[in-house]
Amino acid sequence: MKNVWTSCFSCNFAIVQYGSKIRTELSLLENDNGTKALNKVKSIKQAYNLTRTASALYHVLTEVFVPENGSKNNSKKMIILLSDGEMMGDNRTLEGVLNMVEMTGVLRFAIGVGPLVVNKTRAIKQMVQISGDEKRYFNVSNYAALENILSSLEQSIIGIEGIQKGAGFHLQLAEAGFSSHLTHEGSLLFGAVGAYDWSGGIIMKREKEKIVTFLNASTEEPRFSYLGYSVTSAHIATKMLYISGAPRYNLTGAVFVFDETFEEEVLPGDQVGSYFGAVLLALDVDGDEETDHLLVGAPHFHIRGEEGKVLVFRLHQGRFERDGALHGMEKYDYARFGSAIASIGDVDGNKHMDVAVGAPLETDDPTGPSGSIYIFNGFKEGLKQRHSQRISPSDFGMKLVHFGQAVSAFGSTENFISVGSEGGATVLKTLRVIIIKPKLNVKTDIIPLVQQTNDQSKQYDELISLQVCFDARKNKIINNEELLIEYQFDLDFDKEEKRLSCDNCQKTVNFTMTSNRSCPDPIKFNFVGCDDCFSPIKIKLNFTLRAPSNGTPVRVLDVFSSNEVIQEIQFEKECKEKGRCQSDISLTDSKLSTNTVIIGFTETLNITFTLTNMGDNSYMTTLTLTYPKILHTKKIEPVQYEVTNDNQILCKLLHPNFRRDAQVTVNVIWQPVKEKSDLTNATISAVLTGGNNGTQKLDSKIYSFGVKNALAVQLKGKAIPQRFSVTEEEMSKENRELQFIFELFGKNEYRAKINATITIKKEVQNTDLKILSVKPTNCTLSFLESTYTIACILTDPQVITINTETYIRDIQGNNEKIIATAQLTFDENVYEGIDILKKEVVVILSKMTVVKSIAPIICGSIGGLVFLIILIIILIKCGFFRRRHKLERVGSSHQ
Ligand SMILES: [Ca+2]
Ligand SMILES: [Ca+2]
Repeated sequence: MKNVWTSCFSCNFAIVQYGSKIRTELSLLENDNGTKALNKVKSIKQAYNLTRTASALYHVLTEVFVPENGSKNNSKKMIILLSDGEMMGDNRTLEGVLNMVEMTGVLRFAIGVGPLVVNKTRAIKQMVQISGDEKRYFNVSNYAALENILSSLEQSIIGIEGIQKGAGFHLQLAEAGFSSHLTHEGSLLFGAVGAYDWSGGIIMKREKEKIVTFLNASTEEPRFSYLGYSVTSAHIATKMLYISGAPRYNLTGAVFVFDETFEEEVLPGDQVGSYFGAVLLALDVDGDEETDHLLVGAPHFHIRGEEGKVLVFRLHQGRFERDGALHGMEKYDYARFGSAIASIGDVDGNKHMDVAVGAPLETDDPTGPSGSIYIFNGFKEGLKQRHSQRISPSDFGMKLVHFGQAVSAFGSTENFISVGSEGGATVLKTLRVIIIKPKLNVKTDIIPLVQQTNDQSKQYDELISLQVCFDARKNKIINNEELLIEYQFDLDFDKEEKRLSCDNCQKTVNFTMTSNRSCPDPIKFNFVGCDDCFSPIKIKLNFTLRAPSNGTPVRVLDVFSSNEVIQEIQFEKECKEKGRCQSDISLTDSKLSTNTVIIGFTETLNITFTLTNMGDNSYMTTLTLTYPKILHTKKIEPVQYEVTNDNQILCKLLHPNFRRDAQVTVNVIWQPVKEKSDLTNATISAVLTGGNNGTQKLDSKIYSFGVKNALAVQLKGKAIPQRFSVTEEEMSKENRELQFIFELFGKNEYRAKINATITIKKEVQNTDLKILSVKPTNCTLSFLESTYTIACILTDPQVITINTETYIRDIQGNNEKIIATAQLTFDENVYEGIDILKKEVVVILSKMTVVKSIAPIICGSIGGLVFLIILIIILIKCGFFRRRHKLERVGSSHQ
């Protein structure tokens, strides 16, 4: 038992003795205290008489291997049966017990002791039957000889890790010590990645405890998780946290955090194969002896290649919360950034710890040096996620390979960083960072009104004196320390026409800064007149720190602080109240030329602004118009302007100076696009700004308008016939055909869905109307209260033909008619009809009356006679009768 316990922490023993009675001498529950358990075993007294082997096995299955007596579910179970004789006085059979369900999976060994077993065939047969295999049956001539087979039995119990499974076989090949860590309170942690079939675990030896504790995942964790690949610890005021990475846990990797009661928290990785948890760093950023952050390397993290990254967790109320990530430079696809992480002390002197991260495969030249380390600086809120420095072997001219595979730091007054690479380590000495803030001070920082001309004949004797001072902020200069500062001025740097000149200025100035000298001599400039007498004159200074002549710099500038400063010189402005120019320009009177833009119809949209400055002079007054994409700027007059890509116009109103009482008129003309718009409303915004006190809003206004798409179709209509004139006799005799034709023509450019509705209404008393056919055939027809309604849906110009039949029984008066009306409707929110959309066709019914009188006959006869006379006269004139007369004469002469 003792030997097994030293290598198997979770192996538990129970001992059952069987003789006249069967009793549990040691239960599985009594294993917690090893010494006590061993003493209990030593004091067992042998029971004699009966050998109820089958009942003893039955007892083990029903009384020992049960959860209430300490048997764990899924644990591997084993019975070692010792007997000094064959079965006797047992009412159970071996077959019965060995075939019980509870016996499934229980590994059995049998040891026969003494001549009553060793020399008896039946007893041996029973023992082999119990063990299930001849190889698991051992025999000894007496109990003392047991020692000889003990070691081979132990071997069988512990087995070979990874080949034979079972509780207690798991710490062989555990690779304990793969990683190690000494905690703040003196405990030792050893990662054992191979434990439990490479699911891994941590062996912990606490300072005050003699025994070791094995920590692993409480749940049945996947094999090959490699828990223990990395180990570290975090400490906060009240407790310790033991932390270990399992880079292959669930394939994404995970970090296990155990508290002092071994309760665990799992921080999962976020990408399969990223090896999250391979590297850990618990970081105390502010140096108050309490951990603030946990940095977890995922060196195989993939974006395009295997870039790697470091995830940052913040320790908040005893738990870790995600707090960003660190990355290397984007251009290195196979960097393995995060392969090593180390706290390197406070290298930049801000009292916050800084971190180095190794990226051992970064390279610009696959055959040249590879690897780099990145420095990330701690600050009040945590860790800056932009690196301050990247160091690669080419920086110091060395052809190192895999530089950054390992990183650590040492040193107390000065910090050193040691970086591992293939076959060696490089020690880097850190330089102390200094922040230098230059200050510019101009004596005359305003150009008076009288000077604001560009008169070449005028002498501008105004001298501008500029004083520069360098202020060291961090790690102040110590006595006898000299810093070489190199600086340059750029006068009026954003203007082509410079308004300042300097006759005696050097391009680059060198200045030696010491603890009691931080300001070089003042410099004098000349103002040389101005075309632009409004925009401030800007003087820019930038500086660098130079290495001293012996070549070794002592300080380095902070990368996060600017090494540039700008000083402005203003122009005096003419204002009612000195120093405060208040202009007064309003957009109130401006308005849009139309409230609705009809795409395809509206030619232009314009706004006319008439702007008057009722207040002080306004400098750099600008009207910014933002308009929707359905408009194009056509014309802007009469001011200077710019049209930007994002549908904006900047109109420069009387730049630079929109004087008091001055007036300007701006007419902006837009042209709507021709493409269909889905907008129903749009706005143009106008913002008026001035530059008197920085950029300042003077007024603003929004102009809203409706947007529709043109529908340029119209209707024509006719009836055939247009009138029925029927005599009394003709009525009721036949059906009469009546056809209505409506034609939709024009352009439906924006594909409106047009509903054409035709109503045929009878204003008749005794006439019936029947619709015979309608074209197109997909129109629908309905009839209600003497009115037919025909509804058609159209997109393209088309003709609608309605054939009807009337049956006129009688016509009452002169007002009887049939009226057909066609009307077009459509979505009026989107379309605007711009032509005839309604057409009415009227068919009149009239009765013809026959008057029975002779007058017409007489008149007709006279008319006929007159006609006859005239005809005769004409015929005579033509010689019709003469010829006839001649023929008659010839005939008579022959006679
Ligand atoms: Ca801290
Ligand atoms: Ca720092």
